[in-house]
Amino acid sequence: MKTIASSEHSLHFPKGELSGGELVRPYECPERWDYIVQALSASGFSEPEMPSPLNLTTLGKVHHQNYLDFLATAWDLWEAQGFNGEAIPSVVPARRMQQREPEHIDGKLGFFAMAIETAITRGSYTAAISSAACAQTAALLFNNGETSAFALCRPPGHHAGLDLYGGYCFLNNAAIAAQTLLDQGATRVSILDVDFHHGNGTQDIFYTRDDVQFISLHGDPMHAFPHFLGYSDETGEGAGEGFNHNYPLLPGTAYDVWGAALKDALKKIEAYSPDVIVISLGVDTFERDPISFFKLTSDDFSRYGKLLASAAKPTLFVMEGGYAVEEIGINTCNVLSGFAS
Ligand code: SP5
Ligand code: ZN
Repeated sequence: MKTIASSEHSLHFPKGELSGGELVRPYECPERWDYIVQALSASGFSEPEMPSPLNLTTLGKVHHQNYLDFLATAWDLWEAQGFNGEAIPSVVPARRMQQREPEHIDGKLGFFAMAIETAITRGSYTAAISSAACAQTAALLFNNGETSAFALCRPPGHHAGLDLYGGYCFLNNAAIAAQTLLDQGATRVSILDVDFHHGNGTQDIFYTRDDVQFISLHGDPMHAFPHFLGYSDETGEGAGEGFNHNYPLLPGTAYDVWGAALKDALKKIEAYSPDVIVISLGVDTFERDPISFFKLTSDDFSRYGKLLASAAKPTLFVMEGGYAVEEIGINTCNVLSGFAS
């Protein structure tokens, strides 16, 4: 299995994340990438390859243009104000307020944010574009007869919606991969999101569409970030009705319950009969993840990797979350090795 990864990920390294009322070092940190690269090499995977430049036409099909313009200019607008810190929102367009994009950067940040823990810095946009390019380049490998690939994306993507950033995400890498596959001739793509958190951004992007099935297993939004999406009654809308499936799971969920949900999800995928499966691969379901509450062990990652292979479809893995940094590499490789075994 080939890996696509970009060293430009390291241009995104905010110093602060607002967590528990404190400014802490971000959980989503550059070493996550290093640990995964090291573990891939130790597990006998081929050396990661650099991505080709991102096709902006595909990008424009999953994000709104005003949002892309915002991301491209946010840091410069922030810096032009003379602010000393990293760019974070301070006001959001809450209920009964105007949903209108302001000219001032303080207003723009709140307008496009779905969470405020994610700081924008000088290199954030370049890193996000390179991350999206990894997903797209990995998707294009399927044209050359590859039946699996790993896009080692950083920053992650599944919280980024049509015109929303947050949850450490700016561009929705899995959605860009799915759109790339469709643009190359696939007619149906399933995105299976196994990150601990609900993939609100991916759901948002494809909610009214029938060419992408979205399935997510995640911490119940009653108890877990992103809190405002991911319930089981969110089943899609219009042409997309019936193509969105959420499995909210309770605090303390271990592999017995999680694996049963995955088996159910695989039945939904089989019924949809996609040309390709995109896995939003977060390993923050791990028992020692610092911000999550599932109880998967390192061996469980191998077990479900094997289960994913039973779908017998071309499968693209796109990296999302995972914050037990020292174990992120082994847990990620366990999924990929379990799949390949
Ligand atoms: C891609 C991804 O996994 N994004 C996750 C973003 C989560 N951000 C905020 C989580 C807040 C959790 N608070 C728990 C703090 C425990 N010390
Ligand atoms: Zn996550």
